[in-house]
Amino acid sequence: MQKPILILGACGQIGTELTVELRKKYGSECVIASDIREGNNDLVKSGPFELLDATSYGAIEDVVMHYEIDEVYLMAAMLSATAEKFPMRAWNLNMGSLFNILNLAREGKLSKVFWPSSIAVFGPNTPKEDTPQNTIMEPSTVYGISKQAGERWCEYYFKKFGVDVRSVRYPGLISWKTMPGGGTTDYAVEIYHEALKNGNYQCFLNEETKLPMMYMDDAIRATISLMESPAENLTIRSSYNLGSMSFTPSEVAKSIQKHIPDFSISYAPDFRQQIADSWPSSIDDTLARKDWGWQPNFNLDQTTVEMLENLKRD
Ligand code: AKB
Repeated sequence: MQKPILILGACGQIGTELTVELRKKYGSECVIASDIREGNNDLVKSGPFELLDATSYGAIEDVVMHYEIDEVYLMAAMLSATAEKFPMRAWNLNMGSLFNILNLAREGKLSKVFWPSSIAVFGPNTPKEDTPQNTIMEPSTVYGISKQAGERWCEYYFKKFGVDVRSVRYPGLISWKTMPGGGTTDYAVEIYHEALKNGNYQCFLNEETKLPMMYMDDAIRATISLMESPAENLTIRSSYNLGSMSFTPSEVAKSIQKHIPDFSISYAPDFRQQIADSWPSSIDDTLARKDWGWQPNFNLDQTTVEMLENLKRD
């Protein structure tokens, strides 16, 4: 029987869909959703929900003890664009919350932990195409620096204290249920909303900016599949490269035009362009495929169909 799971940041873009999927899989009662605020009414109603600040060790510990939590998914984070505006807040949230769960696991209060890393761990000196698992990193953003440091700490806690921590480097994630907040890849969600609402979109990245992306269903499947893999199969305890598709804003626009021929796009790059320019264009995820059988299902055109159909119905 599945032991209780706690999701921190359950009302965010990934947390919302992860909570729904884990509740479907293991039953609502053993998946405790938590966030600093009640962002999603369905989550609050469909199972246990706790108001919880991921930077408060004591508050998390109380919930862990109360529900006899066994596994934690830490999805609370400040993303790349917002983190550039609030560097210290980003560092404190992204690192403080990670230390809280690593230390709870080290003390034997958790048996398994998931923590999301990102393609933001890479930087301008990283090979751009088919970026390998192990390569030059040197992130140049506040968010990327926090993710790279986090990866080092995850591996350290695994090696020194035997903490069973698992992680993937998410690319930009595309979903229709919850909006992303404060990321550089957010345009790839906004564009579908604007295409349906107004028939046009002004993109904050230039037309040639190619970035690794993934449809949310694939991201959730990857996350749960990594967490369910036998520990002895895992050779990476920092964070796995995770690939799916790569595209530019003009390629998404063309994909949308197959369904909405009049859709138009214009470009007004802002400070996020520099962040995007420092990230890889495509990812080599050989190790994720080999160690735990990772295989994406959605390409760009399939993602477009899913996004437009679901947003129209919503
Ligand atoms: C962001 O754009 O900051 C995130 C990410 C790639 O981690 N979506």
